[in-house]
Formats: sequence, structure tokens, C-alpha cells
Amino acid sequence: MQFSVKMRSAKGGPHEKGGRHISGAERILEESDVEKGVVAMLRRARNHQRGKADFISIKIEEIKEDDVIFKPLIAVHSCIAKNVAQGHAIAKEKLQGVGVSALAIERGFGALLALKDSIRGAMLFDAFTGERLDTFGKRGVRVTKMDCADAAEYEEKLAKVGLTGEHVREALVLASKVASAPGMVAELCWSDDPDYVTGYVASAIGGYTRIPIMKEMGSSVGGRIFFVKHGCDTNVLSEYLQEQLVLITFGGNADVEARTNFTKQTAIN
Ligand code: WAQ
Ligand code: MG
Repeated sequence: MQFSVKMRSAKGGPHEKGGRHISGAERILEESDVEKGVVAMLRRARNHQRGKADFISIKIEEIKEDDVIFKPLIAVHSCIAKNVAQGHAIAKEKLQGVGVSALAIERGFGALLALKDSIRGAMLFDAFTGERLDTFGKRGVRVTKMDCADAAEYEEKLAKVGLTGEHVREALVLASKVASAPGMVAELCWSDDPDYVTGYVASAIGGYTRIPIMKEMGSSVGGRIFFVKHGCDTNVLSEYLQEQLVLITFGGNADVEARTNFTKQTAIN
């Protein structure tokens, strides 16, 4: 039997009462792993770089196996950027390359850079007009109910290509689910953990480009923008992101190296 386990934590009270977002997590776990998973989430919320959460919500729901769908792990690419300006330039080029308009890119970056502090979810932007589409304000759209189909296989294969750690696993799983969503064009992300400056641009067509520096070290403002097709049904999309159970597989491709193209790309400026 499997369970969806999700956590959100804040400091200064619950998010909805103005508490500051500390950290969240989402897993799909076998019954025998739930306790361990819950303890790990509790520890994360209480010992986080962003602060010690005083509000922690952990929701555990039994799931029906028939409701789970499988999607492939997104292909991973890397690039070189020596500073934030180069990182942003690469991200913009990647977004433009998969059909996000210059205006939408400008507005998306503008929205992330204007945040005084991180919100707990992602902002939805029209990839053509650059209009913000979600009405969640400070909450944003939270992607949940996803995990690796086989955690041990994932760890082993990704370790072989040097991609270890929770940030990477969580981001790859999330980006793989997001890229598979109906109406999604591309995602832009960087972490809100002060000492983690890596970010990425991801899309179904272009894969996941890891960008080594997307913000200054020490900054605790990060976030995610989902650029969606002009005219797409955002209710269907949000339902998929928030409710559809998705497990990420290697898509029948036994060799992760085939999915992981480490061609180096150098910044353009
Ligand atoms: N759904 C929607 N938005 C989310 C979610 C989620 N489940 N989790 C986080 N966010 C948003 C939220 O605004 C956070 O402030 C922001 O994203 C950053 O979250 O290849 O660690 O968990 O080395 O801090 C990317 C690079 C790391 C990984 C991203 O994000 C790599 C990261 P964080
Ligand atoms: Mg974080």
C-alpha cells in the first residue's frame, strides 16, 4: 500500500496567517517507509537553513495504485555560468528557444526578482502575453503527489553521473512531472535555500538545463515560474499539478547516460 505524504512548514505561524515559508516536501511512499519519511520531513522543517519552523503541516493520504500514472525522467543537460548575469542569460535563451516570448520572460524574471521573500508555490505565467494567470497570490501553485518510481534505481543511476543530493532529486522529479503537464511550455527555477545557488530551466522539448548560478550566495529568495500555453485551461493544469499522482521512471531506458547529456555550453556574455 502506498501513501502520498506532503509537508509544508513556516515560521511565525501558518502560511495562511502570514507565516514565513520555510520548507516543503512531497513524496509517494510505501507504508513501511512512511514513518521514516515523516521523521525526515519533521527534521527538515526544524533544522532548515531558512530558519526553524514553528508551524509544520504533514498530510498523509492512502492512495489507490490505479490512480498512479508513470512519466519519464526529464533529460538533463549542464552548462557553465560564472555569475548570476551569465546564468540568467542562459536561462532566457533556453526559455526563448522553447517558445516563451521575450515579454513573458521579462515578466517572469521580473516577478521572481521582485519577491521580497519566497512564496511556497509556483507562479503561472502565460508564455505568450506574460500575464500572471494563477490567483493564488502568496501561495502559488504547489506541485504535489509525485516521486521516483524506484528510489534505489534512481539513486544508483544518478550517482553514476554525479547527480546526488536531495535538491537535485526533488527538482528532477518535480520538473519531470511539470514538463508532462497539459499546456506546460517551460519552467524557470532557483532555490530559496541561502547556500544553494543552482537553478534550471526545464521543458518537455528542451529537457532540464542545470544552471550553476542563478542568484547570489546567501540570498533566501528563490521561486518557480511555470510558463503555460496561451489559452490553456489553467484549472485542468492546476488539477494535474496538485492532484495527479505521478511516478517518475527511466522510461524503459536502462541507461541514464542516454538521458543525461553533459555537453557543456558556455555563456553568451
Ligand atoms: N510546487 C511548486 N513550487 C514549489 C514547490 C512545489 N512542490 N517546491 C518549491 N517550490 C517553489 C517555492 O516558491 C520555493 O520557494 C522555490 O520553488 C524553491 O524551492 O539541479 O531547491 O525547494 O541542482 O528551494 C534547483 C536545482 C533546486 C537543483 C531548487 O528549490 C539542481 C530548489 P526549493
Ligand atoms: Mg528551499
